[in-house]
Amino acid sequence: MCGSVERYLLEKIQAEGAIHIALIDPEKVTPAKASSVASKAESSGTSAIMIGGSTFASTTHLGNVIKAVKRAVIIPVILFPNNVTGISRHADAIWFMSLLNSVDPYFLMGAQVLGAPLVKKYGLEPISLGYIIVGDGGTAGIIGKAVPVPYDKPKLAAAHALAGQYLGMRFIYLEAGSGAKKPVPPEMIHVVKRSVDIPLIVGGGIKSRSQALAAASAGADIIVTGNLVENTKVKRKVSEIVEGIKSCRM
Ligand code: 1GP
Repeated sequence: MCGSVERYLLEKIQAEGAIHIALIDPEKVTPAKASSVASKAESSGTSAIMIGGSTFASTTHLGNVIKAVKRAVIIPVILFPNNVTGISRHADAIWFMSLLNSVDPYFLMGAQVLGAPLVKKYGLEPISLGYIIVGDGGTAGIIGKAVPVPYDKPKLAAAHALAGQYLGMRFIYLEAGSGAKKPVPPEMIHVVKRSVDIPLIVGGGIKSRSQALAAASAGADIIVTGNLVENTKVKRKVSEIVEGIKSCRM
């Protein structure tokens, strides 16, 4: 039951070791800006574009942003929804995710029940994802009513990830929160990666080549950066991150 976007990601990871995905927060951009960011990120070596944020963007604006990005790039556009309002028919795929350490059933299964029929109706490719908030957790942690896993409890993060895998999820995301002062520590990435057999996504606070290299060396399969692509020097910044990830294989 693996769709074409998921297959593309798995093949890219297989071929390149680890990959970068650029995250665009629809609330922070115009469609024109989103298309320019996406196209610069693509030419700098990013493998896909994720669209989503922790707060609410109007469905019309979200659709316009995605359409603009789709016109600008050939790489897949994957929704990263914080709620049912983050679903749009214009994307290629959706991280169909459950926030594994939320205390609110809405973020564990409620939003998913509401959103699933819409995902089907729109023909979006769902890619099952276990989302785990760690460290400070940032806005995502507050909105998602998470009990963030402290950075010094890597085994606890691994237990969450393994539970996600055993429930059938096909990717795990360790989220430090957008703009996190400290990204997910390599030790936590390492322990989680060793515990699961599915690809590991890491994001939150990654801003430099060395941080990207540290995350990839510790075992991250996909590194997501959001704030960084809002930078005026998108091309250079994304190139640095992609080079950092690639240097892990050298
Ligand atoms: C947030 O993990 C992502 O959901 C990316 O975080 O914006 O800090 O890169 P940054």
